[in-house]
Amino acid sequence: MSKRLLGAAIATAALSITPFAMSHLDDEEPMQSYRQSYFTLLAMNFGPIAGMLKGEIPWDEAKLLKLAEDFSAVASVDVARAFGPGTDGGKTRSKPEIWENTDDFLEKYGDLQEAAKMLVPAASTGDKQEVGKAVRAIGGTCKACHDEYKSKDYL
Ligand code: ASC
Repeated sequence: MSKRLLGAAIATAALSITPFAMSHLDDEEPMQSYRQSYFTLLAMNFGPIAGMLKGEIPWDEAKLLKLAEDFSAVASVDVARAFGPGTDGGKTRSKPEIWENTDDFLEKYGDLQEAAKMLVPAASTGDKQEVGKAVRAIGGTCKACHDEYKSKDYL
């Protein structure tokens, strides 16, 4: 067997025994993991855009557009199911208020998904003012939710 085939066989065998052991996913708390990965993806695409606006990262229209596309693609994925009943607790910064005021929480999350739709059109113009407007609108929806529903530290 070639080294490559052997490697593939080992990887397949490992996967069939412990499906999640090699991934970032915490199989004890899959929904907590899922939503943390989701918001990490959002932040890792939004952050550099904000950085370009602040002049901390060189302005690069092509990179900006790609970041905007990726951010918007992720934001279009509905993470609401990761906040279902029984998914409070564990290693999380999600405050219990999310499960007490679910409708309000989901409305605020919907605001983010709506605002996110502004970003690609704004980035496509290459106009700093337009990008700034979209980033402030999106940032406002992040903050609105974090103020009430995100703890600074793990609970
Ligand atoms: C980010 C990030 C957030 C938001 C928020 C905006 O880049 O990780 O959570 O922006 O700071 O208010």
